[in-house]
Formats: sequence, structure tokens, C-alpha cells
Amino acid sequence: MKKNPKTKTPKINRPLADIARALRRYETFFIAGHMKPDGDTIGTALALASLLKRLGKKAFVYSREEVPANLCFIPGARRIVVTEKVRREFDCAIILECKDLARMGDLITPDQVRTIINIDHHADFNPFGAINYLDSTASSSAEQVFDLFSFMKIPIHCNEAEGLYVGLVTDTGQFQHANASPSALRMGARLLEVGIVPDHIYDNLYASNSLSSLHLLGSTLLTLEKTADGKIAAMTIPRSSYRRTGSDVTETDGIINFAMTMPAVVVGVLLRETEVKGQIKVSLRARGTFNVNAVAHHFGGGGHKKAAGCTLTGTLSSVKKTIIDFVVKQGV
Ligand SMILES: [Mn+2]
Repeated sequence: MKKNPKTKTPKINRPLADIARALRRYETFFIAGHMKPDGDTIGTALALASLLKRLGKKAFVYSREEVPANLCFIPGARRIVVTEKVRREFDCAIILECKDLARMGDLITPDQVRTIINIDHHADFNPFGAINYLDSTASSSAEQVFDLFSFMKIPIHCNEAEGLYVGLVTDTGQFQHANASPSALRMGARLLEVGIVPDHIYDNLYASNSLSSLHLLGSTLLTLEKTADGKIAAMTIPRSSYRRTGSDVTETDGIINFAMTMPAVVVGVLLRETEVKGQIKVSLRARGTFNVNAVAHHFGGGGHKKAAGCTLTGTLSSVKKTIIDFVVKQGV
């Protein structure tokens, strides 16, 4: 049996008392998470806004980009203001899981607020706020805000529990990723006691595929090939696939992950033709210690160690060969 390794030197800063004081002291709050908003950023922002409203404060949630349709069921989601720029001023800005204001889409500048609270659970955080609640051992920003509720001894309402549960479930990959820690599962149990209905949340979050996206998935999976002794799995999407299945490029999200569901696959590659003739977008995933960020970086792209991407010129098959050859050279 594989045992969980002891956490290596976690980076933690938990100024819960400072945050509690700021929440009680200030009157108007700006809340936003990162661009490409996900379940954690949206669910946690809404739970925080609800908490502030219960304290009698004025709190507004903003997003630089559209809230994904499968998150709109979270209580309060339809009141999120999607905009390029927020003009008004606030006492306090709470920024969730962003390493800087650019990651949030520069909705406001620091001169529009008296203070900034920065809440982040990613390893690459930056202490850009006046108060920085940074904890790379937290499963999600939802877990950080859950701890804030506990610290402030404020019972969680069901609508808040729903938002926090969405953050927890999505960031832990439905409790499947390495961050599904004992404290994350304890938090899940606590939210169930508050009264959330997990299958209702699951249906809203995940039973959201369109027929066209499933057809695109099906036709793309048929292109899957294994090379390098089964360590690399690659698949391709020619532009004709979109036409044939009635889908579009927004429906390619998540397809790459299927390459990683085969045992022994170390690197997953998805190549797709773009609007621009001869331009191929490459998505990469890795398992174990292989670093696909280095691969993407070599071709002018970037990302993370386990998920990265780049754009190359060529045909689907020529770019596939270039990438596979390079991954092999890197000692996959
Ligand atoms: Mn998160």
C-alpha cells in the first residue's frame, strides 16, 4: 500500500484574526478571484459575500470573465458582476487565489481601496496584500474561508455551504487529487451536516455535457495513440471535427485528461488545429516527476509542471512528431 508522504515544508501564513478584524471594521467590499473562473474561485467568493452581508456589510463579487454555466446554480451567482473594469472605490478588496492583480484581470487598482486581503492556497503565491492569508496546504480557497468561518465562530448557512462545497469538490477533483486531505474531508462532512445535498451539487456541476461536446470527445478519443512504450498518449482534433459534430473549440476542455486515464502513461498530448491555417495548439499533461512545463517552454509556451501548452506551426502530424520526439529526448 502506498502511504501518504509527510507534507514537505508547507508555506503557511494564517492571519485569521487580522482578517476577522478587517471584515468587522470595513463597510464596503470588493471580492474577486482569478480569470477563467472555476468552482473554487466562484463558490468561495459567493460564500464570503454572503458572510459579509450577514455582518451588515456591502459586498460585491466581480469577475473579469463570464461565470461558467455549470456554476450559475450556486446561490448568488447570478448577481456576480462581469466587467472589464470596476470604477468605484471600496474600503477593502478581497482577492482569492491570485498571485497578483493581473491574474484577477486588473478589475481595480490598489488606489481604489483602503486595504487588500489576499487569500491564496497555491504554491506560487505572492504577499501583495496588506493582509496575506497564504496556505499551500489548504485544499482550496474554500477550505481557507471555511476556517475563517470557524475562527469567527459564525455558523455556516446552507447557501454558503453550497458555495464552499463546490470549491472543495472541484479543487480536489471530487476528492481524488493529492490535496484531498483529512481536513478537506472533515470540511466536507461538516458541510453535509449543514444540509447541502451532494447529488444535487454533483448534477449541477458535472451533468452538464452537451451532445455535441460528447460527440467531439468520442471522435477525438478514436485518434488516441500510444508511443514510447506506452508512456506517451497523443490525440488530435482536426478542424473538420467541429463541423462534423456541431461543436466548437470551447468544448475541448477536459478531453486531454482522458489520455491520462490509461496506466503507465507519463505524458498526454492533445493537438488541435486552430482558426489560423498551419497553427497547431498543443496541450500537455504529465504524471509523476516529468515536467511538461519545460517542454512547452522550449516551444515558446508555458504552464505548470503537470499541465502546460504551446502553439507550433505545421500540420497535426508534423507537430505531433516534433513534440513526441522532444518528449522522448527529455527522457520520458
Ligand atoms: Mn483553488
